[in-house]
Amino acid sequence: MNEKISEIIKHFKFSGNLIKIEENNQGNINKTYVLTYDDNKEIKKYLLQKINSNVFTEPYLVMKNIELVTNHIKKKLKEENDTIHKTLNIIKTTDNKNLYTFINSDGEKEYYRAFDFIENCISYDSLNESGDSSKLAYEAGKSFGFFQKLLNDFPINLLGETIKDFHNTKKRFNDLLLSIENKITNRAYDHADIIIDLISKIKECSLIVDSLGKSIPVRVTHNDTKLNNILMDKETCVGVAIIDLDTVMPGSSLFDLGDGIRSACSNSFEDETDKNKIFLNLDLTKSYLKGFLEETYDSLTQDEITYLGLSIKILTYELVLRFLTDYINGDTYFKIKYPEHNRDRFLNQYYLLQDIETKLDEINDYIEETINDLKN
Ligand code: GN1
Ligand code: MG
Repeated sequence: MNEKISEIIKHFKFSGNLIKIEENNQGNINKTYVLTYDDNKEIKKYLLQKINSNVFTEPYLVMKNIELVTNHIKKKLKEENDTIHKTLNIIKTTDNKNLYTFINSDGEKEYYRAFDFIENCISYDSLNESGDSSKLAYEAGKSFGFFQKLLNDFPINLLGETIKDFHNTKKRFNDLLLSIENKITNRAYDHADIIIDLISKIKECSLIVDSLGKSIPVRVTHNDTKLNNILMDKETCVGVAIIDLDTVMPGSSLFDLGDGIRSACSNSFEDETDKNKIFLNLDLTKSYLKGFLEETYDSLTQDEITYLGLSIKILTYELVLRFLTDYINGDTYFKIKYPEHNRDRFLNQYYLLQDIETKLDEINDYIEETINDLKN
């Protein structure tokens, strides 16, 4: 592996002598390496990533979006003299491109890109890993709210759609039905009860997509607001940078909020199998909402506010659909670490969904109170 990577990195403008290549196993889609360089006795790190081109079929479009969005963020941070927050910085190839194309031994194209490594930060897969989870949930919500705020005045028509229908719940639902029909595996048969329950929820869970572009505005959103896509300062816990910008495209604020809470405020990892450990932590949810709303309440429309709580349910429902569909299709989308990994993931998200349903009233009350407090 290192021989190939050594060849690839020659084509990027890294400075110094390479001392180490490490693989980073976070992320379900792209492959990431951390490169350490010695630049005149100064240690400098970079991230090198192979874009999963089965998922992102237009890698140049992905990079164009990222370049535009990060330039916008850099400009805004500079204007506001903000020295705390950062964004990704693309390292160009030696021929000044955003991507290096490597032709592998099977004659296929592999696309690589590089970024500066953002130092002194940590990213969490679960808030249970940390001592002060409530503060971190607040910071996580604030980080994605702030990200959205920074992009509020970004000209949305400049952005391409890197994955079509990414949060289109109805399309995800149809994909599940197709997977059952196509029978690439027989895995659907063992989960008929869950599939019937999912069918019974599609109407309610389509409410956001049905109103998108009408009473719910289309905004520039991140669309993959997993907890580990926030880099937090190791000492202060402040969210320094939002990473994984491949899916930044036109979307809804509600996708970001719902997916963020689903991911950050669940009591467990996405593949925890002990049902007793899988639930939404209400305290963390409230802290997350507080952080998010502090940054966004004055720009959200009434319909967005109305659907905030429901978005947590809808985005969790979407993940059940996606993991289950991939499981039935024989695991072609998400990276898996063992054969039944996607089964464990979809069951986990399904139990989380059931728990969220019991907590929505309390969450909606909290949202109303918080917005009233912020407005007064
Ligand atoms: C993927 O790559 P990662 O782990 O940040 C996926 C998200 C899912 C998530 C579930 C492009 O995100 O949509 O919510 O896995 N990203 C893409 O763990 O499909
Ligand atoms: Mg990620």
